Amino acid sequence: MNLDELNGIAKKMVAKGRGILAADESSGTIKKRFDAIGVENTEDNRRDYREFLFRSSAMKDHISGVILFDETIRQKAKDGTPLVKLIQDAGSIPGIKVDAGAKPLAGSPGETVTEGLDGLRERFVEYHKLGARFAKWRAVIDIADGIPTYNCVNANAQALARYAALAQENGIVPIVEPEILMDGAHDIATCERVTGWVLETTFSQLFYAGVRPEGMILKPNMIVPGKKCAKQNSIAEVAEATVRVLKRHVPSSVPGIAFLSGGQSDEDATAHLSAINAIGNLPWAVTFSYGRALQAAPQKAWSGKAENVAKAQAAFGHRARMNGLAATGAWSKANEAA
Ligand code: 5MM
Repeated sequence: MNLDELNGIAKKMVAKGRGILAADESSGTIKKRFDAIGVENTEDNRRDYREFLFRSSAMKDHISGVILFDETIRQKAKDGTPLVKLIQDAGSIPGIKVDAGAKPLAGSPGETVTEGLDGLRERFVEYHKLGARFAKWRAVIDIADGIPTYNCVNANAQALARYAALAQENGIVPIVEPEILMDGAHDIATCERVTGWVLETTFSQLFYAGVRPEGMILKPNMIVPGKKCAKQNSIAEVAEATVRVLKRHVPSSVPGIAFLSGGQSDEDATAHLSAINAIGNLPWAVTFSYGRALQAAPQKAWSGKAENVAKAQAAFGHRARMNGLAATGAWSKANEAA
């Protein structure tokens, strides 16, 4: 493992005012997104959509890296240019989602474990050749009556650690994403408690697996109440709880934290990120690795029509710019109108 090289890539992924575009929707997930805007889920439409995102001017200024799905890392733009090259030409780093999704966990009804470790070493060798310099693996933890269980937290942390060790062995920076879903009726204190537990378990497994914190990026959820919880907390409360948990459980040697948006509104995801950075004195760079909160607006503006591409690129540019500001703690609601 060349730790200096991994550390250098990780630092670029969280460079000041820039963040990561999570464009790694698997075929099923992109179908859901396309269904919502009346676009047929064909290989060409997926290519056209991602091509205009990667050709947007916002890429150069605000997007440090792009997480791709297996199909996309192999795809070429309409003019034959590999999509990976469009990303590199914008000064951004191509990355790859390598997990095979969350599957039912034996022994723990209603819970999942993320699979995809078989053959992963060989896949990393190929992805490196295709241009990927970082990877992503997402564990999914749900909060409800009696869950998460120890079995679920432990199994997911072990899988994340085995994935991250293989990534580093192959010169690829692992994004470690343990996502606690915000779908439930739980309050913010429960999210804080479960997130602390999951992070503690994950970093302990990363340690046992020999993963070097200097060569990884953490992609956590923010500390928010479940969507169905009666009490929704203020932006300041979310920021304070999030910083508290991260300071307790994330080593300061981790170069960066890049949040997922997890179903928050576009503006909430931006406002929370900005408030977290505004607290200041954080030992890591803190930015975004958003899927929905960066793409919902351009998808709606595009709606599958070539004549809407410029409008959709502008919508993407706006959200990328807002989140770029948030990554330095400098966003305010007034910026949204600008
Ligand atoms: C873009 O969505 C990612 C892939 O989802 P599937 O494997 O389910 O198709 C997802 O992992 C995403 O990278 C993260 O959850 C962050 O995205 P959000 O939308 O939460 O910001």
